[in-house]
Amino acid sequence: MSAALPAVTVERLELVRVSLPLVTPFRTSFGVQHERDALLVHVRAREAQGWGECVTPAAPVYSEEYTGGAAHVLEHQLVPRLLAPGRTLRAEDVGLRLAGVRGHRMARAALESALLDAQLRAAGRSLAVHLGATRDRVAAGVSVGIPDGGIPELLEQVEGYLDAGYVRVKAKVARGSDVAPMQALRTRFGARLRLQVDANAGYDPDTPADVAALDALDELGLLQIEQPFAPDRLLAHAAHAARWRTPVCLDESITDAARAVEALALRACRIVNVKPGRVGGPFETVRIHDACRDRGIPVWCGGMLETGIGRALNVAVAAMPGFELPGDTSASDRYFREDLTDPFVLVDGHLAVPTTPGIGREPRDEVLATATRLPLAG
Ligand code: NPQ
Ligand code: MG
Repeated sequence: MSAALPAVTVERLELVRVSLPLVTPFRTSFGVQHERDALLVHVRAREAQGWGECVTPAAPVYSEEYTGGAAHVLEHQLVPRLLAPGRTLRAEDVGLRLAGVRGHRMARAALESALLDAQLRAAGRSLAVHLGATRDRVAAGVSVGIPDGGIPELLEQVEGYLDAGYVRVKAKVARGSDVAPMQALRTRFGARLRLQVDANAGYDPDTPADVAALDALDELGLLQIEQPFAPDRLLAHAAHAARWRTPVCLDESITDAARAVEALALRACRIVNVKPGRVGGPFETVRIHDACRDRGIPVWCGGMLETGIGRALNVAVAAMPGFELPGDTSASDRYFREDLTDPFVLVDGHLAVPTTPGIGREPRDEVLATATRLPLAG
């Protein structure tokens, strides 16, 4: 990361909630999503403003965190501790001042990102440059949910995404919707389809039928199998990773850089999905990136159905050199007819990395007009 940034003085800090309808329902092994209830942190500092997105889902089904809990812990625990020693702040102070609080990484990430955005805007530097990005565009993959219409609808959706230019497809799998749909994708699109699967911890390593389904997926020439088992089952992941030819990728299990190092030492995975929101913010993201790079492990940037605010952070992160694999950094229109910000658009299978100061995106006034605001300071 490049030279330290001057602190900013926070005059106002607000939580902003806005609901965006999804273009298609998004089903995973843990449930179905019809809209994105976004929770944003808006920092108004004397020098510049900044925005950060809290990527929590509405219910605690992906991890322990959820939007209502995140809003509560931000209001009653995190923001009071952050501001108590004084309002002149750097993004690094989020980690320092909240060191005594456990967990709530998605909530912390929103604070850290918003402050970093404000500092970068004040300094006139883009986030990508600050992070040491080596790319001006990032390859875009797409995550495809489990369609209600079964295999015919899955084939139709994947065809649409390939026509749009996505460079690889990640299909969600769950018990009862795994081997047959993935075989159908192979039959329709052939061995050259760049295909991987994500189970969102939906399988049990101690249930023989679950292991049999995963063993069958291992025969399909997949690029990766992401998070087959529960987040804390590192040894189960290691045991099966040693048998499968398909590389295991971990997502939910990788809560921070220390856990990434443990997972790699145990050989629980050969690839890491990094999400700045999940791991507590941009600085922990850089620590995971560096730890994986030191060990020759490729990483890619996942997604949490972010609006343009969180998506801008993801795209900047994905431009760092260790992000060697296409991520779930899709265009805005994969999820939203109208994004909260100016959209990210697909050009030749890639998204352009913003070059303007900070994250390079801010909410559009028309959409902000529909938002609920909760002032926490100022
Ligand atoms: C994943 N994301 O990689 C997640 C899962 C996910 C793009 O596949 C609301 C908020 C709904 C976050 C559904 C993708 C969500 C969500 C799925 C995250 O595992
Ligand atoms: Mg995942």
